[in-house]
Amino acid sequence: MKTHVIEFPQKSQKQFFLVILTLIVLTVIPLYLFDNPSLLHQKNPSPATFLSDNITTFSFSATNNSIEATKKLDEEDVVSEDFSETMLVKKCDLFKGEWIPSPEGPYYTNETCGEIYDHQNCLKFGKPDTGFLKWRWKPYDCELPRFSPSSFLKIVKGKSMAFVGDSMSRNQLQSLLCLLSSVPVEVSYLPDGKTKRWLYTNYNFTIVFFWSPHLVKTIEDDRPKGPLLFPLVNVYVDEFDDTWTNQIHRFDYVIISAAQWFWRPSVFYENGQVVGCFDCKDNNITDLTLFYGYKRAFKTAFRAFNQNFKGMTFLRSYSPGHFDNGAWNEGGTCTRTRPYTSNETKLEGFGQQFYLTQLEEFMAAAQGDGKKRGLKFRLLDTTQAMLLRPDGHPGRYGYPPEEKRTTSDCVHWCLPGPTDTWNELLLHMLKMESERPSDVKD
Ligand SMILES: *[C@@H]1O[C@H](CO)[C@@H](O)[C@H](O)[C@H]1NC(C)=O
Ligand SMILES: *[C@@H]1O[C@H](CO)[C@@H](O)[C@H](O)[C@H]1NC(C)=O
Ligand SMILES: *[C@@H]1O[C@H](CO)[C@@H](O)[C@H](O)[C@H]1NC(C)=O
Ligand SMILES: *[C@@H]1O[C@H](CO)[C@@H](O)[C@H](O)[C@H]1NC(C)=O
Ligand SMILES: *[C@@H]1O[C@H](CO)[C@@H](O)[C@H](O)[C@H]1NC(C)=O
Ligand SMILES: CC(=O)N[C@H]1CO[C@H](CO)[C@@H](O)[C@@H]1O
Repeated sequence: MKTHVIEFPQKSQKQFFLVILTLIVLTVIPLYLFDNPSLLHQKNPSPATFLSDNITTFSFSATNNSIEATKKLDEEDVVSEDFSETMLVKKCDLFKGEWIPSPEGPYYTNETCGEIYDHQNCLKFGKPDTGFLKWRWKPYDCELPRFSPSSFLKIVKGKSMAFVGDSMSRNQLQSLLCLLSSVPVEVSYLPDGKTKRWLYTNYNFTIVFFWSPHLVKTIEDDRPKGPLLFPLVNVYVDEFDDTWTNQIHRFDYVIISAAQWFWRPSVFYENGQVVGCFDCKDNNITDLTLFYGYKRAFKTAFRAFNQNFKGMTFLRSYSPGHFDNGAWNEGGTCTRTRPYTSNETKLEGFGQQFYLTQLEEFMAAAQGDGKKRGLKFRLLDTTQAMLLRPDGHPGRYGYPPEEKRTTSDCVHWCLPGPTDTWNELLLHMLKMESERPSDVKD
């Protein structure tokens, strides 16, 4: 039987991620940053450069399928029993499974939910195949219950939840707002600069979105960008982004994620000194690869939880994109109309590297200081499920046809769409927490 493995030619890997960056940037233009980015291509780095940072220190090979790598961790007891609790809820691994047809269809539409960002409002812009709305995630060893707004609100009553990250994080937040919109609740929206806040008044439940695509302190560089296609960003990999770190002690739950913005040309600082860069085209500064910054940014972000926070931290893991028939700027598209089965594709290359890097820092945080302080770290491991959803992206339908764009958004997810499953998983994990006997609570 023919399999359909997604193969990005190594040459187009970088470009593939650049489109992610472009899309994110385009998405946030009205609010932040620079205008009119023209990212066409950059020199293709050798994959070896990216693997040279010894970022995978576990006993598995970085070239293996990451999910199997995770499994191997469990099997080989590389991690303590306690830790595997953070990855698995009870005996069922929620994150391994297949998408199966779901006649029930989506929870909401673009008419019942007013929170859908235009770029993810795929039906509005005529996405021709609506089959992507009719799948549900089926973990191999259990059922993932449908999202119940009333169960969710019961659990979070009197509590507060923060999303920290980039536009992919906002994708999940908007899905959650939409999922909750089917019950009559009073919501007040309280914008506060870049920070967005919603209060479910009759539940005294607050949701906040902190825009922090690098998770740590950054300063836009004002030097002329020279040969760079993007202005440099100075990334202070060991310093907090205090827009969120100063606030998290007020929250019960924080859902953190990051990835694509690390493709920006960057200069890395530690102790206030330049230590290296990524793609900065300055011969006086060593190129340390983007994963140098990515790894340390997560380390620093998790350190903030270990200082300031008493609630539960969720890492929402890396969300893969899907471009077929070429890179994003070579007419690459995502026109598939069915999910993959798990034997048709696997996570490889940079995507796998993003995934494993964040997982490594997550594990270090959960096992180290976090464990000493009794903090709860939970992995919302959506990577494998999303790897199987090439059909759920906006593609050409994330903007009005009259804009006649030639690129496709194969990175963000349509709403309604597969991101709703992230919140089904989140609710299920919260439920399991609330049902754990208190003497087992860590
Ligand atoms: C990576 O690991 C190898 C072998 O363990 C070691 O020789 C090398 O110095 C390490 N490189 C870095 C950047 O830590
Ligand atoms: C919702 O999608 C329909 C197409 O299914 C479109 O005609 C309509 O304009 C959209 N409404 C909103 C509010 O986005
Ligand atoms: C609402 O919840 C917050 C914590 O999120 C708490 O500090 C506050 O006292 C609560 N207000 C009411 C009226 O219960
Ligand atoms: C690199 O350093 C040399 C000597 O300090 C300096 O002359 C040169 O302008 C620097 N190059 C860049 C790109 O900053
Ligand atoms: C992949 O899995 C499906 C069922 O999940 C099965 O029908 C199919 O034969 C498998 N394909 C391969 C190539 O193993
Ligand atoms: C399942 C799988 O791909 N396993 C491979 C992991 O990597 C090692 C070493 O590279 C291979 O020997 C395994 O076959």
